[in-house]
Amino acid sequence: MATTRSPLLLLLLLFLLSCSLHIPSVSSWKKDEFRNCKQTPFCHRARSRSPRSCSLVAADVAIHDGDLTAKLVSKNGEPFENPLILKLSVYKGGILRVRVDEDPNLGPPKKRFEVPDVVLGEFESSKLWLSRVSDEGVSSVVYLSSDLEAVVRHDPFEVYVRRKGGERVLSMNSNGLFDFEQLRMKKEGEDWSESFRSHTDSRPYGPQSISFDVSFYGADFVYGIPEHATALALSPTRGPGVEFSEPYRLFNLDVFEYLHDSPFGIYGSIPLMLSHGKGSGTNGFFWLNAAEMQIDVLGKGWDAEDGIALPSSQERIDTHWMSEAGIVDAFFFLGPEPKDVVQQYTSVTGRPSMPQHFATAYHQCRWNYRDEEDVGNVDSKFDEFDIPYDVLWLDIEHTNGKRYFTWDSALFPHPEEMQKKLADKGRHMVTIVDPHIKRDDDYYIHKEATNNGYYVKDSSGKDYDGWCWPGSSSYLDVLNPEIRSWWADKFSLQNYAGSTPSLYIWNDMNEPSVFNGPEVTMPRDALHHGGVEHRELHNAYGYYFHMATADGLLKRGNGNDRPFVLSRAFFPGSQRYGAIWTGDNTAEWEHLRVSVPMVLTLGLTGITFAGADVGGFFGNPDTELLVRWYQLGAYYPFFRAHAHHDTKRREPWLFGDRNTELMRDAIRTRYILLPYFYTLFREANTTGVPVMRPLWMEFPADEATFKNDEAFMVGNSILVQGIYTAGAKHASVYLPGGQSWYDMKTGVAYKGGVTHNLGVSDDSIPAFQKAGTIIPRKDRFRRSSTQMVNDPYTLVIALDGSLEAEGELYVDDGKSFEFGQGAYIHRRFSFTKGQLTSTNIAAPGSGKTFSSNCIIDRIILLGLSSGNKSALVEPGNIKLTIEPGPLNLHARSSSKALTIRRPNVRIADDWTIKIL
Ligand code: NBV
Repeated sequence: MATTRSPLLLLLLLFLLSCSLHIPSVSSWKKDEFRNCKQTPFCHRARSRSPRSCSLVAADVAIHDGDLTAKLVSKNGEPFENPLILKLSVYKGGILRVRVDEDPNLGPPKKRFEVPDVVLGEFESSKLWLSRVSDEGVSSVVYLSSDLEAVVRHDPFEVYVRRKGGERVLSMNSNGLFDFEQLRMKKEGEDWSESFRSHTDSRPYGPQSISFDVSFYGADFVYGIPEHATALALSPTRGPGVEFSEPYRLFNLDVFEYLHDSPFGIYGSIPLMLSHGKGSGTNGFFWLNAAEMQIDVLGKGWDAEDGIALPSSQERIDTHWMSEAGIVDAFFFLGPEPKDVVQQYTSVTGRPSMPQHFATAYHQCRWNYRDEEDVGNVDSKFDEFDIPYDVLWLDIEHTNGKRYFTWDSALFPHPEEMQKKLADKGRHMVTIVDPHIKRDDDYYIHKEATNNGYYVKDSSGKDYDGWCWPGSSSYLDVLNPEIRSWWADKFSLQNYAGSTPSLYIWNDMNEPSVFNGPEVTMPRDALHHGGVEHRELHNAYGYYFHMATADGLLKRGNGNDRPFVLSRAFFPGSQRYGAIWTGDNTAEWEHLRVSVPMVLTLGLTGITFAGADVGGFFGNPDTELLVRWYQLGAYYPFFRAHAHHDTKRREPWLFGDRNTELMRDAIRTRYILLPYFYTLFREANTTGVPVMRPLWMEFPADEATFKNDEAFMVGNSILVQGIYTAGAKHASVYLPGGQSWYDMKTGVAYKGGVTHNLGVSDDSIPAFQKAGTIIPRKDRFRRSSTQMVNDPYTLVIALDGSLEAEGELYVDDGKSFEFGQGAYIHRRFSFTKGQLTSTNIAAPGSGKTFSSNCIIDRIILLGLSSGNKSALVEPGNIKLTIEPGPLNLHARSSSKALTIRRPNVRIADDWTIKIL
């Protein structure tokens, strides 16, 4: 008996063990609450289509209003009741736009939704007036640039871009997957409703999805389409060897405890995919559509017939795009460089706004800082421990019962005084304002919104009532500009009682999150302004809310105080309104690791002001993870620590002296580099090029960088390698390019184009300055960035093999919009032939100026032989000695660095410093 019982016991034990091991994943991501593709009829239908099943033909090709137009008609009389209208437009810079919609003259039952307020007016007016199409018989050809042309093949219909030599670049419908479900009247007995779990979607307009394939020729990898917690280079989701994978989903959702490696869609959506290949350069494809989207990356051989892959004349990556509603409004960006694609994309959707200077520094957040006393203590501990910080955040518990714009009068009886105390130290406060409005007749926001009819309606036309933090809640219909303007007015100092000019805003839950709604969001048949169904604009809801909030701060500051609004949900164009963070991550090493590709992907798709919760939102990080997170987070464009209310307190002084020192060092590293970061934010603001960049953006010809998402560039000068494991003693770091790299801690030079196995210690993560660059710093320690305004600068000059280097510095008042009229300093520093020169690169101003008496009081030279003993400053004819000196604050550097002390040249002036 005993012998038979023990294996059973063992099995039982094993079973119990495996159950307990699975508990975290079962209790965390609630997979069943969300639909997969099979449970989403439009996705399932589109995914089941076979290649080459589209039989549409482009007919009546003509020029109309400067566009190429054609009718898409069915060749074999398939169920296309009405022809579709295809429109091709070309914009300045060779951007191609392809639109397909139903012909309004043929009276579809309803106008399909076109997303307003995303494409810039300036872009629209850069349309080039087409006057001629060349007719090649089977296709029509439109000129794009000296090297590129767009082609519409007629039968079967296909749109592609090719080089003049004939090589293809990007195409649509080459695999014949195009499908467009036309709106029609319901037939007798037809039931269009769809159910998921306990929810039924009435779908009064029936199936209206659109799908098509897009091919990227010569691409080695594709990237983009946030937001997913996945690697930077997107893996195939369909094709041989890919089992059970879901498409990348774009559907803004509040996903509780999201996984760190999943194609599942989370809080925001940007349907922009970039491709990159050694031979082909970089291209981009953007589909402006706010409905649920699903995108398959098709692995090689996905279209094999009888298991045999079809021959293809050109290497390419095929993708399949499927959306529940809307129209086709697609843009082809033709690079050829990675930076060109982001420039082209942000010329359509807008450049990232210029943040206030304080917002680029360190933020301290927690759900929740309990009361005024807690706020005061946290604030003074930062001073006590000599740790700089700029912003203290208040989460939902600061309000009176989750009624935003109010304060819990017991916990926060003196909000204005509290903010003033922070402001006196140059610090700011942020409060949370979510979109769910408490349905309480005594709450002024609810009263006004109800009386004005400002809420989203349910399918029966009543104010939609959902469940969220305040209990029963309604949601403002922010698609309507009038409602946005009303909302914006709520942020004035008069309307928002207890607010002061140093208070800024955080928008959370704006997917929108509805606890009792289908997939934790609003029903798709809810109704917005103009009869638009929620399904048609879902992914843009948070964007309009973010926009209205940022407009509120703009109005509050009479148009001359740059808004700061952090939002969780996003859409193309969100970069114009503020910062984005990656939501509720977890205090685990894998979440630290995935934060890098997530933030990089946001940057590639226009949203450069982004970061992840430092420390991880859910769970308690062990001290080592927390320290490593600070060390990495110091390089995120948006640098904020945050934690769930069930976690242990984790302010940087709570883990013993050594760990406080490590976190202080990490935060100070950010403060020292603020001039460099701010210069990069300005670059992003003028060009769209992100602050934090994948290595391949800086080294597009270096294949070893294409998949690397453990390291990244900050601007063009700093490479950072995260440490993602506990107890790491070594890191393998690939340093790209032909030039060398200087360790930012020691000044030691390392060869580029090589993977180095480097020893690491607990005091920092590997970071390198590229040879040939100059980084501006401010090294003096202050309590907050605001107090650093008049501090002197340090320039760190890292010389390349030809003893040359170059860098920039951008400075303005850090607050107003006067930089738009020329009120800024923008200098180029270049070191060549033994001489450092500062020149003005500001564009000619238009009325306003900015002056600064700041000086450069230290120049550090890396890569210069120690035989150089002195330097001459002009004007002034001042001779200074060059001596060995520390590279960084900790004076831990070996003396690889040489220093020129007190050259005391003004940043605003022209000058030279010659090495003698
Ligand atoms: O407002 C509370 C939290 C907030 O701290 C967090 O940053 C958001 O992402 N919020 C989500 C709602 C509760 C999440 C469990």
